Amino acid sequence: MASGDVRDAVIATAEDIAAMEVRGAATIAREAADALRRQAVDSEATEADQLRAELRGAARRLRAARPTAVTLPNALRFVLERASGPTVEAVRESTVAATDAFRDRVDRAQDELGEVGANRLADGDTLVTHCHSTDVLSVVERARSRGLSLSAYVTETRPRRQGRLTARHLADLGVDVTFIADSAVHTFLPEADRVLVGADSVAADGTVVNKVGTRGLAISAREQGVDVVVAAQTLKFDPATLRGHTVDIEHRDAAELLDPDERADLGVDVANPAFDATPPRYVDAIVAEEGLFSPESVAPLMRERYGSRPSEPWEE
Ligand code: RUB
Repeated sequence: MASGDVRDAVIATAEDIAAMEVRGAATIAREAADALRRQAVDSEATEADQLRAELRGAARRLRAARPTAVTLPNALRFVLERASGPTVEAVRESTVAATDAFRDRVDRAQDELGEVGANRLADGDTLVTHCHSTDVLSVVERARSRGLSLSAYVTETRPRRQGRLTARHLADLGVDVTFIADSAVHTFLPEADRVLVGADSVAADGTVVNKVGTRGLAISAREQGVDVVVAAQTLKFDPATLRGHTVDIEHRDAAELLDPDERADLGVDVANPAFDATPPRYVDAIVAEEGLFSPESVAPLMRERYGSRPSEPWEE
């Protein structure tokens, strides 16, 4: 049963995002946009304003699902800004068109950044990657399709072990994969040519927010003279940071680290941040669909792309 006017499909998507059944910044964005489409299609609204209010409610529900990946609010804003028209049918059609356009945009951006990123790789490169990023996979896929031979150290990525997904995808692409514990990454960095990671959010000053552990990896890479390249389409740019906001780092359930009985037995606190922030001085390049950027050049591009935005459409 739908809760209020928010449809079941929206609630199910929000729950899947919160539970990480749907995860990874780009995938979260696609699914959130699709959920708004379902809201529009399944709605029983009889007035255009009523449907628009429902879409705002659905967007608020989705926005609350996970805090860190800015792709989620960026996707919701993209669709809501285009969901308009004088009749219910017009609002519905414009919402469906907007979600189609959004998906196309994310897919195209991922293809294009793959081309740019592949230009940065060389035949025989050894990469280090962390977590599971579809933007990273696009770069590797493009490089492999050009015939580049690649090896990769893939971190397990505790506590959710997303590195297993990456290891499988890279092995399927013909990359020579070595799967390592997170804490072993510093041991293998001297053998690497490049660190290649994704991003959940990129702040205006070029700070990269990604899976916890990225910051330590980047600092260690800098110390050892290994390039740190971030594959992040511009959908990862966080416009709120232009107005001084910082990216909210999600803290997940203690049970991801210790089961409740064991924790009670030990009598300890648990801290489980899911992401961390890598300062721009440790980032050599950001690979986006529009090209290769230094962290310093993020702010002007972000301003041009998103402008100044005092409030979000779901807050109106
Ligand atoms: C996923 C993660 C990924 C980014 C980029 O974290 O940190 O590196 O989201 O992914 P989680 P993509 O598993 O907690 O969602 O390139 O696919 O957007």
